[in-house]
Amino acid sequence: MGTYSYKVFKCFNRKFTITEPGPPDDVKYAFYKFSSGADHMSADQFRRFLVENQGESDCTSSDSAVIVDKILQDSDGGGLSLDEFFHFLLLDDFNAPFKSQVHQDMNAPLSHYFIYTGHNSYLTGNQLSSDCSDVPIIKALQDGVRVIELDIWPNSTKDDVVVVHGGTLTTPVSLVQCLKSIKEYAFVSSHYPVIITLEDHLTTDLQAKVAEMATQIFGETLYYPETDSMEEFPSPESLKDRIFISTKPPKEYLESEAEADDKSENDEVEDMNSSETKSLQQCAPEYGRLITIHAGKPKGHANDYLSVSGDVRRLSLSEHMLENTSEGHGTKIVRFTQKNILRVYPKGTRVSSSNYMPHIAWVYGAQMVAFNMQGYGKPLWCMQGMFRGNGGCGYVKKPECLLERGPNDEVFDPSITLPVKKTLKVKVYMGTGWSSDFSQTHFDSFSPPDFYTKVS
Ligand SMILES: [Ca+2]
Repeated sequence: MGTYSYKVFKCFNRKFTITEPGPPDDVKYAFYKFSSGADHMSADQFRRFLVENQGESDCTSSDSAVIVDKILQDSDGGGLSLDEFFHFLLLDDFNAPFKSQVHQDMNAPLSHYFIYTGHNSYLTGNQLSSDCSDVPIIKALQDGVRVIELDIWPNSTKDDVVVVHGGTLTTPVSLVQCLKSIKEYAFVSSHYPVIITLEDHLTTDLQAKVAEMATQIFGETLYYPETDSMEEFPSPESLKDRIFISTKPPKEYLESEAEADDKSENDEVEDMNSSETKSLQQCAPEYGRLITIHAGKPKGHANDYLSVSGDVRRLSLSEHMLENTSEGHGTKIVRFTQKNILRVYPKGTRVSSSNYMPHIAWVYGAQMVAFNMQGYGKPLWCMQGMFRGNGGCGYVKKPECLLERGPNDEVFDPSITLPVKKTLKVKVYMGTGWSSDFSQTHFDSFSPPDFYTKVS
C-alpha cells in the first residue's frame, strides 16, 4: 500500500492511495480446497490444482513445468502459502494474456496476414496543416507498424522529392530523411518485412531519382523480384529484414489520373492536386523495377477491380468505397483478399486524423487497414490490441475461415448471420498493476491517472 500526494493547480494537494488487493474469494476457495484446508499447499496438491482445476494437463511436460518447478523450489519445500499461490496466478510468464513470441506460421503468402499499416505515416497531427516529419515514422516502426505510407511530390524548385500531404498546408520533409530513418528503425521491434506504400506524384526524372535514393540508402535490404510477374506473394518469413515498395506502376497511374479528372465528386484527399503529372508519357524503368507489389485504384465495375485472374496485386479502397462495394459484393472481396492484398484507408473527411472501426475491413480479409497512428480513441486501441498478438511482430495470421474454400468453391460470407458456436464468459475479479504501468503524469501533468474500465 502507498500514499501519493500531488499539487493540483499549484495550490492544493491531491492525495490518493494505492492498495494492492488480496486474493478474491474464488481463489481462496480453490486454495483451501486443494490444500485440504491447510495454510500451505504441497507440490503434489499444487500440480493437482493445475491439472484438475485449470485444465493444464500438460504441465508436467511443457514449458510451464519449468515455471512451476521454480515456484515450488522457491517455496523451500514447505509448500505455497495463499499469497504465493495468488501471485503465481498473476505471473506473466505463466498466465500472460499475450504470448511474447511469434507463434504463428510465417511461411504463408503475405495475403494470409493482417499487416500493421499506417496511413500518411509522415504526419505529426491533422491531415490539413500539421508538420510532416520522420518522427512519427520512427515511432510507428518502434511500435511494430510494418507498412509506412509516404506521399511523394516534387519540391518547389522541381528538382528534388519531398514527402507532404499534397494540396494541403502541411509542411514538407525531405524523402531522403524519411528513407534514412526507415532504414535505421525498420527492424528495431520486428524482423518481419517493412513495406513502403508510395503515393506517387512525380515526373519521370524524379522517379528515377527516387529509385537511386532507395537503392543507395537501403542497399541489400531493399527487396524486389527478378521478374515483373508474380502469381503468389512471398511469405513474411522469406522476406525477414527486407524492405520493399508497393505503389501504382506509372502507366496505370496515368490512366487513373485521367479518370480522376472526370470525376464530378471526389471526397478523397489522397487524390487532390494531380495536375503535376499529366504530361508524363513514360516511367523511369529503374523505378518500375523496384515496385514489388503493384497497386491500383478501383476502376469500372466491382467485378473488374475485384477480378482474381492473373498476377497478384494490391487494391486500395477508402472505408467509404469498401462499405459501398461490400453491399452485394462481399464474397467477391473475400475471394479477392485470399490471394491479393486489399488496403483500406480513412475517408477524406477525417481531417482530424481520426480512424474507423477496423473490423469493417478485417471481416473481408483486408490485410492493410491503414490507420492514422498519431490519432487516438477506440478504433486505434482495437488496432493496437490486434497487433499485440503474434509476439507484436506486425503480422497476424488471418483466421482460416477467410482463407478456405468450400466443396463448391464457395468462400466465407461476412453478411450471413451464423449460429453462435461458443459463448465466452469473462468474470473480472480485479484490476491491478495499472498503477505501475503508467507514470503519475502520463496523461496529465497535474493529475495522476484515474482508471476506468468497461468490459462489454
Ligand atoms: Ca496518402
